[in-house]
Order: sequence, then structure tokens, then C-alpha cells
Amino acid sequence: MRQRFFWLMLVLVLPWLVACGAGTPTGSVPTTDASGGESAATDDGVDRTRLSRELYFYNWSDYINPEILTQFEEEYGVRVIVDIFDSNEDLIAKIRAGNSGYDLIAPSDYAVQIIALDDLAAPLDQTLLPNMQYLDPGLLNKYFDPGNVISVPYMYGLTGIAYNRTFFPEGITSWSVLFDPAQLPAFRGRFSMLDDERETPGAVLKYLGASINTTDPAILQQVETILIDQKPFLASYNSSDVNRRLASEEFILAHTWSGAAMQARTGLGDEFSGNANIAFVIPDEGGAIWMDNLVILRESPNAYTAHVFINFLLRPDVAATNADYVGYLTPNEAAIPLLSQEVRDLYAAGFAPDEAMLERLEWIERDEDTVVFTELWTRVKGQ
Ligand code: N2P
Repeated sequence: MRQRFFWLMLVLVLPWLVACGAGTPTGSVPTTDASGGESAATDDGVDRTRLSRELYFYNWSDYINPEILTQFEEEYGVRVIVDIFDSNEDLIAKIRAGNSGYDLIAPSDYAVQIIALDDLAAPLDQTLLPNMQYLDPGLLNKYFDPGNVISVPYMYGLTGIAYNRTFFPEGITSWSVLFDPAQLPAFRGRFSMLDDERETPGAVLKYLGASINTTDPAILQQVETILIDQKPFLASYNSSDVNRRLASEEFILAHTWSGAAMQARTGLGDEFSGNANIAFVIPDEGGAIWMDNLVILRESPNAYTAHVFINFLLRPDVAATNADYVGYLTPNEAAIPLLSQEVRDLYAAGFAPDEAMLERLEWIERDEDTVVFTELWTRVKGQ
């Protein structure tokens, strides 16, 4: 009799024990909401009543996985509208004018310096960003925003040369392929340079063995001459769809960002398919390393929602899904083990820096003198 009672209890209780053990390893109280929606609302500390219905994000092209926008909308009921800019200078001009309508922007390092000086950013409330704990400490507290008062790392990457191995079977090791007048006729109309007042003169500065932040007038005169001499051979200055044009082999060579090269290699979601011949290199003379950051605008009426979105982007699984898609480097340490094998293999094949490469990379900085690059670039483009 006693034994029968024991077995009866076991049969009744066992499924409950298993459910608790499997479903809630941390021992928290399981909810009965089948959708999971309610439990997210209570567990994640987000006050749903403070969320706006929409959030306007001003971002670089092909720089967020559309699936995570859908996921954010499903979880929080907020639609994120993404508009595109192609350079830090375009972004800054837009927000300096005021009433941009944007809540959130993604400026690079030196542009964060400018935005801080212009007082265009809202101070961050780091208590709303607990997922910052997942970020690589080496990428926090950088020169452009000590203490991360206004900016949170989004993605980082490199600037070098993407090329098609069919046309360069020996590979490329020098910027001379883009700047030596003797070499250029062979690629006339088949290559592009970034449309960027710091990156593009910066590549020539590296070619000349100078710092990317040099404002020495004699050196900048040489830079200007080299860029003007290059122009007749150039297909275009392109910071927007060089990924597609490399993949289609319209371009065989480009001064571009590591992730744009990665997208040309692997394809980009439903947008276009990849080309297995694409490689990326930081030439021996060196290249640029940079980081883009999430900054909430002071004029945003939706700062709370923007914080919730940033914290969502910092979830390791979301950061990995995003980095897998865009092919840039995630500053989210906890996301790295979650990346796809394909992306990790390509990182190892030169799309991410190793120790030796890091030594030849330089960050772009802003100071009182770097305004000369605006003038130089205006003259080059006007030629
Ligand atoms: C993405 C652009 C990368 C940003 N298309 C370069 N800072």
C-alpha cells in the first residue's frame, strides 16, 4: 500500500520536477505564458509604458541585420526606421542643422569627438545598459569618449584593399596598386576609392609612410597631387555599394572597409550573392582601424527607447546575428563564440586583424588642424 502511494506520487510529481529543472536552470519561477512575451516584460527591467512606437536610426549602408529589427519589434512593439548616410561628414552636417528627426546615430571614433564638442549627444544612462558588461574592455573608454559618456561601441573594422584574386593571382601587398601611375592604366574604370575626406587621403598618407593624422602641408600637397592624378582612372568614389560591385566583378579592386569586402565575398542576406574570389588585405605600408558607435541625439524625444534598443543590440546572441550578417567585427566579447564558422574562418583569412596586422593600423583622430582634410577633399573632388 505504501509502495503504491510512492509510485503514484512519483508519476504525478515527476513531470513537474523535469519541467522546472529543464526550463529554469537558475531556479527562477517559471511563468505560464506560452508566448514568453509576458515573462520578457517582467524580467528584463524594461518599462513598456515608456517606449515610443518608433525609433529613427541614422546608420551606414548595409550595417544592420534586418532580422534583428523584426525581432526587436516583436519583443518590444517598437518599429526601428533606418536611414542611410555614407560618411561621417554627411552625418554631422545633417545633425548640426538640427531637427534631423533621428534618435540614434552611428558615428565613427573621430566623429564622436566632433559630436561631443558640438554638444549634439545625449548623456548615456549606463544603468539602462547592463549588457555593456559583454563588451571588450579594450574597446571601451577610448580616446574619443573617455568613460563612454555619450557612445557605446557598435562595430569596428579595418580599411584596406579588396580585390578579385582572378585578376591578382599573386595577391596585393602595397597601396602602389592604387596610386602608382604606371600601374593604374591596367585597371582603368574597374576600381573605386572610398568617398571619404579622412579615409581616402589617409590611404595615400599610409602609402607615403606618413601618419594618417599628419597635417604637414608639404605632405598633404603630395597627397592631393596623387589623388588628382588617380582620378582619370577611377570608376568612382564609392562608400555605398562597392560590396555589390565587387561581387558582380564590375570592380576588381577597391579601397574599402573590411566588412564591405566580407559582404562581397559571402553575399548579404537576400540582397546579393557573394563572390568566392574576393580577398581583403592591409598593405605592408599599413591601413586604418576604426570603430563606429551608438550615440543618442540630444534632440531625441525617445532617449529611453533608444537605450532599450542599444541594450538589445548588446545582447550576445543579437550582436552575433548582427555581426554574422554585416561581416564587420563585433566589440561584444560574449558574441564571438556565437559567430558562424564561415565568418570566423574569413576573419582568420585577413578580414580581421592578427597581432602583426594590428601594428600597421592607425586610428583617425580629430584635432584643431584636421579641418585641412575638408579643404583638401573639396579641392580633389572639384577637380
Ligand atoms: C558599412 C560602413 C562601415 C562604416 N557599410 C565605416 N566606418
